[in-house]
This record gives sequence, C-alpha cells and structure tokens, in this order.
Amino acid sequence: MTAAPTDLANAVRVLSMDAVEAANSGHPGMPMGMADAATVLWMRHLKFDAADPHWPDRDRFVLSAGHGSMLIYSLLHLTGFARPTMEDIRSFRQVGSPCAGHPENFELPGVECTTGPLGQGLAMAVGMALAERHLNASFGDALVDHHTWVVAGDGCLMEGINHEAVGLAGHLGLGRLNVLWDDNRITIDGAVSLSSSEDIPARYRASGWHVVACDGHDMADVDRALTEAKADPRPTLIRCTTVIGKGAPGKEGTSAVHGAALGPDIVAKTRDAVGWPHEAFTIPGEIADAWRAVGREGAAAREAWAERLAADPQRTEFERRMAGDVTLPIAGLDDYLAAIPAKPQATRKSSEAVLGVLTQAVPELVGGSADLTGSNNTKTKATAPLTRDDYAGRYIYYGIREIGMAAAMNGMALHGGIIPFGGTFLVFADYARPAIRLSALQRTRVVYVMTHDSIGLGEDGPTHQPIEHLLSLRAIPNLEVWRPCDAVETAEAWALSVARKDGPSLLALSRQDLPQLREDRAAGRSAQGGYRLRAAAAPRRVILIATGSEVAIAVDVAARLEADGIGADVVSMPCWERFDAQPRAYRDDVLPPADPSEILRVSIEAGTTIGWERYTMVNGLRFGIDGFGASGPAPAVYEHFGLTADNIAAKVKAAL
Ligand SMILES: Cc1ncc(C[n+]2csc(CCOP(=O)(O)OP(=O)(O)O)c2C)c(N)n1
Ligand SMILES: [Mg+2]
Repeated sequence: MTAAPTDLANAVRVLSMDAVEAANSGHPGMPMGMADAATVLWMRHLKFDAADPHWPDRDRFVLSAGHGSMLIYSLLHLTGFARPTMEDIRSFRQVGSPCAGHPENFELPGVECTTGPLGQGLAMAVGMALAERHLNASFGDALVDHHTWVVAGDGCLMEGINHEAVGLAGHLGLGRLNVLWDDNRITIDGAVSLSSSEDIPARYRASGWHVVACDGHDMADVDRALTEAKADPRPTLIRCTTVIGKGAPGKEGTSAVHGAALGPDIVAKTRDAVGWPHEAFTIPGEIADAWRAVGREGAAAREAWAERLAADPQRTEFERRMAGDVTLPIAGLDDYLAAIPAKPQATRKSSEAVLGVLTQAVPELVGGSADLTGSNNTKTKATAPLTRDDYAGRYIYYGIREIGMAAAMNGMALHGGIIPFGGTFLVFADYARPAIRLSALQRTRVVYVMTHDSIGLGEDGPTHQPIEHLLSLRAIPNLEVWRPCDAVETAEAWALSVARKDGPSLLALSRQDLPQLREDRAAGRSAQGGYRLRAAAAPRRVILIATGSEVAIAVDVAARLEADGIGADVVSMPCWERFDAQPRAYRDDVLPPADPSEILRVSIEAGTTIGWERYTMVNGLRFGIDGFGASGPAPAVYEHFGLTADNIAAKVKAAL
C-alpha cells in the first residue's frame, strides 16, 4: 500500500494540531489550512535535501506567517531533517525545545529566518531572492540556481512592510521569488472584511508581479499554480484559497482556530473527519516512508551540484563567500589609515573613504541607501548599480523604503555570500527598527550606515535630529552601535563590523566636519569600545566620556580644566557594547571605581542623557539633550543646548 498525497498532507495537519494540543498553546489554524498546499510544494517543487540543510544551492523556504510554526516543524521532521525529532515536537513551545513558539533560524537548520513579526519573512525573502540572482551573476548557473518560496498570510500582506517589499521585488524583477498566499479571509479579530477591502492581486500586478490562483485544498490545482509560478519570469503571488483550520469540524473557517488548542473533543472529531485513526505523534510506516523519500529526493541534485563545485575554478572563492569568511587583514586598510589627512572631515565622508578601500578588497560587500546616497555617502567606485538587467552590480537603489531595505539586507545576509550595508538618516532608524531588531535576534551580519547623527545636522531641525535614537538602539541586544569620533575610529568601526560574523552593527555618522583626534592609527583601539584618548596631565580629578562629534568638545573641555590645574582624562566611547564586554581590569583602568568625591565622571553626547548614569554614576554630570532639537546652523544649535566647551568646563568646575 502506498501513501496518497492527501495522507502526507494529513500527517502535517494532524501532527501540527496534536503539538498545539499538547502544548495547550499555539496556532493550529494556519498549518491545518496550508497543509495541502505546503505538501505539494515540498513534494513536487522545493529543491532540498534533508541530509544537508546548508547546501548552498537549496531552494529557500520562508514561513512568513510565523505563528503557523508547526507547519515548518512538521515538514522538517517528516522529511527527515535531523531536528526536530518527535520528542522536540512533543515539547513544542517549551523551554529548551528548538520548536519555539515562532520559528528561529538559530534553533533549527532548515528554518531560513526568524519569523513572527508579520510581513518580515516575505520582505527577507526578497533579499534572499536578490542574493540568489547576484551570486548567480558572479558564479553562474552551475553553482547558483535556486528559488525562494514563501508562505504568507493575510497579515503578512496587510502590513506596511509588504508595500515596500513587493515594490522592490517587482522593480528588480525577482522572478525566482514565489509567494503562496494563505487566502483564508480570516485574521484574529474575525473576517478580513472587517478591516480590509483591498484588491491584493491588483496591487501585486501593479507592482510588476505575476498572479495566479488555485484551490489550496486541491493538490493538483496547487501543483499547476506552482508550475506556472516557476515558469514566469516575474515574481509570482500564488493565491491559495483555503479554509483556516481545515478539517476541524465546527471550527474550521473561523477565527476560533487561529490561535488556540482545539480541545480534546474537536481533536477527536478532526481525526474522524480527515480519516486519521492513528495515535498522537505516531506516523504510520508507509506515510513516514513516503515523507522521508521526499526528503531524499534532492540528494541526486545536490551530489551533481557538489561535483560541479569540485570542478569549478571559482570553488575556493565560492566556499569562502558562503562561509562568510572575510580575508583578513583587509587589503589596503593599513595604508589607508596611515594616510588619513589631518584636516577635519565629517565621519560620513570618512566612511565613504574607507568604504572605497573595503568595497575594493571585499567583493561580498553589497551596498545601498534608502534614497539618500549622496547624504549617506554609501556609494563607491567599486560598486556599480545592481539592476534587473545587471544583477552583478553591488549597489542597490532601495528607494524610500527603510524597512524594506533593512529586511532585504537580513535576507541577503541569511542567504549567505553577501555582507550587506545600507544607509539612511539616523532619525529614520525608527522606520527600520523592527528589521534591525530581527538582525540582532537572527545574528545576521548587516551594517547599518546611519548618518546625520545629531543636532549637528543643523537647519533641518527637530524632525531630523535624533535624540533618543542612540540609547534606544543600544537597548537592542546583540546590536553593536558605533559612534566614531574621527576618520580613524570610523575606519576601525567599519573593519570590526565587516569582520563580525554573529550580528549586526550600526554606524552613527556625522553630517558636520570633525577634527582628526587619533594619532596612534595602527592601534585598533576601537576594538575595546572605549579607551583613554587623552590622559590627564595634572592630578586627575575628572574623566570626560564622550562619543562621536562630542569627543572633540571633551578634548577642549579638558584643555580648559588642565589650564586651571585640574587633571582630566578624555575617554572616547564609540561602542558601549564592546566596552561592556571588556575584562573588568580593563574597564576599571579606564573608569576607575574610585570614590566619586575624588574623581568626577562627566558624559557628553548630543542626545538623551538617559543611560549615561551607567558610566558617570548618579553623582556624575551628564551633558546632552533631553527634549527635541532645534532648527539652526549647527554651531548655533550646539550653543543653544549648552554643548560647548566653555559651558561644560564652567559647570564641571562648579561641581568640583
Ligand atoms: C507585526 C505583527 N503584528 C501583530 C501580530 C500578532 N498576530 C499574529 S497572527 C495575527 C493574525 C494574522 O492573520 P493571518 O495572517 O491571516 O493569519 P491566520 O489567522 O490566517 O493564520 C496577528 C495579528 C504579529 N505576529 N506581528
Ligand atoms: Mg488569514
């Protein structure tokens, strides 16, 4: 007896239902509703080999509707991935199980990205599809030739991020991207019609997409639609008409099945309704065998691919790129550092200069900007535009799509082979923040280039002047926030960000010119996050701690204090996270735990003072801005907020 495709789909449906039931928590509706369509995708179309989840030329599968996590856990288990085991699934949603409430890329190979914040999975898939085309342009069809598949719900399509992602994918003609829309017309609050009357296919078509439709429970019809999707050169939206919670008598088709266990009664009735008499967490032999055969189907293609790779002249470079290994030391960087001229320069310009060296030496750097190229200084000679006609380009005009850019960068980094960087104004980090947070959670190497980092941008005024942004970004775990004070620190921050394999970095850069403060150019001091830039000459009574553009002010304050015989260290603190990670002895040397009445600690940063107590202690002084900024030429605005050496020196003396 051989298992029918509907048996395979019911294995997914019932296993998902049972896991939610055991956890008494989770979302059965989506996996049950999409079990049939997902089974067709994994059986007939998805290129993968369960024995090698990291095979670089595998198709990427993104469950954008991350609440339906049991769908992917069921598929990974049934097709024979090493994890999750049935034990893992039995402990769905429990501490220690890789089967977390929402899928997490660092928990399970086969989970390509972390999803749950609706819309982001699809937007990351745009980056994956873009990475595929870019690497294909460099390494050819023999090594890079795969598709990106997405399962998205009504919510993913309703979120604002979807507009940016769909616009970008359509514009760039990413035909390898295919999105299965779980069109069940239900969200948590009830019918989609409560809140939306949008013609979604029309919106996708207007953005340059191909749209097909199918009955999401008719497996032959799904197969036809997926075949059409693959054949079309445009990205495709596959509208799968489905019933949420399909198979659950009395509950299917309603929001009641969205996010709660069905209860023993409905679970039993569902078993009868779909014809699944087997015990919970038990998959009969021939169905289990059929699923495992699906998991092995890609093995031949993978082996053929491995043979091609072995014979490919670009093999070493391809493997280096996919492993994410940057060749160190970065060629030309030391020469660049030694040759930095003494003249003042905005750190955004310093960033452009060092990027010229980095993009020359590191071919996997792919840059871009959300329509602020000339302000973010992100474009270099080595990075020609990436367009639908030339995917080999390395510079992406993202348009005014901050979160679309950030999510696409996550997708590129997750795909592998690319180190993405992209720019906008620091104040608009808020527009990208949900994706920045996911960079940090997913440990993706993405470099955010955020210029115009303070009131120093001047006349554009409070809407454009970041105040709380540095602090709020520092609050995101695993994000390294950099605010370099000059060209040397900017180069160091860049090099450290590019070499960092396990998380994102954000560079906050000035619009205005800053003096060159660092004399020891080969010392790599930024690696410690904070260090003594100038040591007190007179007996030390003050430690001035500053970042970015305010380090120069701190140096001037120190000069005024020293003139009066008050010894003052200047500590440049370009990266809190790095400083906090230093050994205690190092931190105690820079910021000695002395009696505060002996040494006054003072912070200077043109943003909120909240958080600086961490370094100044409560009885220290904190200079910053705790309201919104003001329009005016930068020096006048600094004057207005008292961020001048004269004012600060006077206040420090008074405090002593
Ligand atoms: C950004 C974001 N907002 C809200 C939620 C909470 N949430 C999870 S699922 C869901 C409903 C989504 O509806 P749909 O995509 O149609 O899923 P279905 O109910 O069909 O499974 C909501 C609001 C979320 N996960 N992410
Ligand atoms: Mg829905």
